[in-house]
Amino acid sequence: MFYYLLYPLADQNIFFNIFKYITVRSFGALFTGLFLYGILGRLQILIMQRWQVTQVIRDDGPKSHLVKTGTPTMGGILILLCVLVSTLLWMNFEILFVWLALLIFISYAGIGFWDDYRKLRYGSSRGLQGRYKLILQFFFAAGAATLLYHFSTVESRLAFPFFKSVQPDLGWVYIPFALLVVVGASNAVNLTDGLDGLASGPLVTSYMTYAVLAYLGGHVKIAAYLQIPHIVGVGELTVFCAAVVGALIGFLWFNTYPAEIFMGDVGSLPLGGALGLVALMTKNEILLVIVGGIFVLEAVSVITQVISFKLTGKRLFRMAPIHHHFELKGWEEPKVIVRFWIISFILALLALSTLKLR
Ligand code: 57M
Repeated sequence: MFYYLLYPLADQNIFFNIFKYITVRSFGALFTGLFLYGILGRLQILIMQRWQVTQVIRDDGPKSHLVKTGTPTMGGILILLCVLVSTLLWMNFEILFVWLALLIFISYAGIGFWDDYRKLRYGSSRGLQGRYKLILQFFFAAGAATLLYHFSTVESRLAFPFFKSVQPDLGWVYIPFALLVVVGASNAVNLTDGLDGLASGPLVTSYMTYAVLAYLGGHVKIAAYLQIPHIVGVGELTVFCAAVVGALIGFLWFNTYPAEIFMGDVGSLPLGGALGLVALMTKNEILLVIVGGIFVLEAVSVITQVISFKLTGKRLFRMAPIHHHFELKGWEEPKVIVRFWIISFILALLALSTLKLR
């Protein structure tokens, strides 16, 4: 909105020319998201406590989690609100990429809300049946992918980190690949969100990294210099990613150990799904394996645990996802969380270093 309200004033006063720049609008989006969450976060916790919107803790998890019973949840509702308001205030409405990111963010938040609501309504940690969740996730991901390929310049070639010349063209296979990236990222973040701030930290480093990648890919001269895919308009995703980073830092203020609120599926599903879509739109899908390495590790630990148990009756880990394995090994919760944050930070730096190393 400010792009339309303030930038035209540059004719009267050159100062308003700054609202043209993606960098200025991205910092505006980041601080708007952070400010909004900062002033509303405490109120949300009080409302969730008053309305008994509190976490149902499964009894088959680590015993240390039982003390978390009664923690308010569905903090993702305020994350969604802060991201929406901040993005709409600072974005350029003519760029499809941001609308697609918001489409996934809102639709996946709706799926997550439905899941969280059912858990609260029926007092169990079951929620929406897995198959319905997946069907809805694939449906909205297919919608976003279809719009992406009908109305934008994004193509079906894959870009690989380190190897600039390797750009296989997947053709129509790119569509199911794209769906797997969005739905896979959404569920990987969902699995990771099992300790205080464990998902929020890596999400901040991931969205910060993609904010930089989107800006560089949208800049014709920088993209040419770095020999990375240049996509017209993709730089506007920097504003969206910055809005998410601001809201997440605000959320983390309350979600850090010991958590005063959990994000709920209404937060984890959209944050993961939108990250997957942003990776696709910036043509950095493969790089997501590095940037989101913690999410990949968590999902792979579950998959390998289930396969091992089904095939051999033995578990690879004391408990999956892998953050529970370290808890059962005797690591205190904050130690697991901060070490995962450190790994995420290193992976983000590694991902950015591939820009020059291609
Ligand atoms: C998503 N949800 C947390 C909170 C958060 C197939 C199987 C691997 C599925 C998996 C599962 O149920 N995943 C669901 C993880 C839950 O967090 C809520 O869910 C939202 C995110 N979706 O926002 O609302 C619990 O996590 C803890 N938590 C915190 N701090 C936070 O900031 O402490 C969450 C956020 C919360 C709270 O205790 O209640 C979760 O863990 O369920 N299942 C599992 O992850 C279970 N693993 C398992 O069964 N492993 C088996 C097989 C299936 C692989 C095995 O190892 O053999 C573990 N999780 C639980 N109990 N709760 C272990 C058993």
